[in-house]
Amino acid sequence: MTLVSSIQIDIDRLQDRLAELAAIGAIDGTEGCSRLALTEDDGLGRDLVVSWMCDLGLEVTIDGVGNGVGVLKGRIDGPPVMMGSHIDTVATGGRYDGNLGVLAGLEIIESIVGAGIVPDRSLAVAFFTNEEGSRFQPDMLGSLVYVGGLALSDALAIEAIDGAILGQELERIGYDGIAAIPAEPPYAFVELHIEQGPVLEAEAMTIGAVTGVQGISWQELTINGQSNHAGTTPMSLRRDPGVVAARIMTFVHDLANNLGPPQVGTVGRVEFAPNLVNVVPASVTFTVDLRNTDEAVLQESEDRLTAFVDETIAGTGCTVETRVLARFEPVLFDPYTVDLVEASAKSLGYSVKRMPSGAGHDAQMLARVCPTAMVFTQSQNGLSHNPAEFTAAADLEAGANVLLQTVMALASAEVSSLKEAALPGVSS
Ligand code: HGY
Ligand code: MN
Ligand code: MN
Repeated sequence: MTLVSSIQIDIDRLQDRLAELAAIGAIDGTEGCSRLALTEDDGLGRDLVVSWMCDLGLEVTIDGVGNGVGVLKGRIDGPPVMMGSHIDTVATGGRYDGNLGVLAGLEIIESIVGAGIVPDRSLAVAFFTNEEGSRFQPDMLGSLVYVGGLALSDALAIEAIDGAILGQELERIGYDGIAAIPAEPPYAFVELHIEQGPVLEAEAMTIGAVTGVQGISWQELTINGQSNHAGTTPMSLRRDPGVVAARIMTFVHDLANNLGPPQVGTVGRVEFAPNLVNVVPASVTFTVDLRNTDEAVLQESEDRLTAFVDETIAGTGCTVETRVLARFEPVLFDPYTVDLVEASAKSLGYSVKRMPSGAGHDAQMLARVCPTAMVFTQSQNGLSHNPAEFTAAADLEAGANVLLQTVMALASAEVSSLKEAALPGVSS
């Protein structure tokens, strides 16, 4: 594929914006930040990104679940080619997860405007609400509502792990917008994201042309027992949910190892009640995150977990309540848009690997309504959801330039269909 455009992004400007956004909710002594969805800091981060969108003269809209979209009008009418990701983070977040996809989209639009180019199709850059799903479940919530996968009214009623109500938090930070939901689908959606895993670095590959996203199963289990005195209660008389929970937690780990890669299993959040040194717990609530690229194996892992829970709890005098927090099947991206990402990377001389995503992304929701793909760039030591998350400037620049080539090809009116856009030899 020949270069669609000779424009290059300004890596210093992109890194300056990543740093400025990361300063909001900065985690002392690290490069990372903590901006849980719909907190004060998430609101401030949104304000900063919206101000950059306005400075660029984009048409900015906020919808009822707080998704923000900035549009650069193109020469021809019709839906935009959209870039974007999320700017909420986990509590131990890095500065690149999600933020890179949004700020690279801004950078690309600024580079195009700066070059005096008006793209044929409109271009858009979006940030989606609560991609992480740490505070409110499910994850990818804003993009799920955006594509019509969850009713706005249901989303607004969701209660956070800290008891806050999503709609009230949106109002509190001023992002209860009025733009239509579900939104009109974009012409196409391409998300730049750090890999958050070890593959590209281990194989010395610069770019990932992401073929899809693995399936995700999030459950919350509450084991109920009887609180009692730690000193006076004989072991034979206890109804101890703590030991039942502990057995299930180690089972999750062993189950993933038994099924083998790409199966993963994680217990990330545990709460004992009353959580005191001298009290046999009354209850233990914990989360289980299971993932696999193969839906049948993911279902098998869920079934084996359920069977183990039933077997473990029998005879203990405890009971279990299970709540599904998120359940998304594996998603495959549009082959031609993936081809286009790969062709764009090659046209710029970068090594590129086709690969699935281990992490969930907004792209897996946009894939329901338009041709979608993702561009991955390396994560140093494969680290993410950790303030030490790092991606080298050269890799940030490579990812953003591949995204630029890809969206400029998609935005070219000469491309009568996505099939042509992905064929080698596409030129502007
Ligand atoms: O959980 C995930 O994969 C994403 O970070 N929300
Ligand atoms: Mn992310
Ligand atoms: Mn994340």
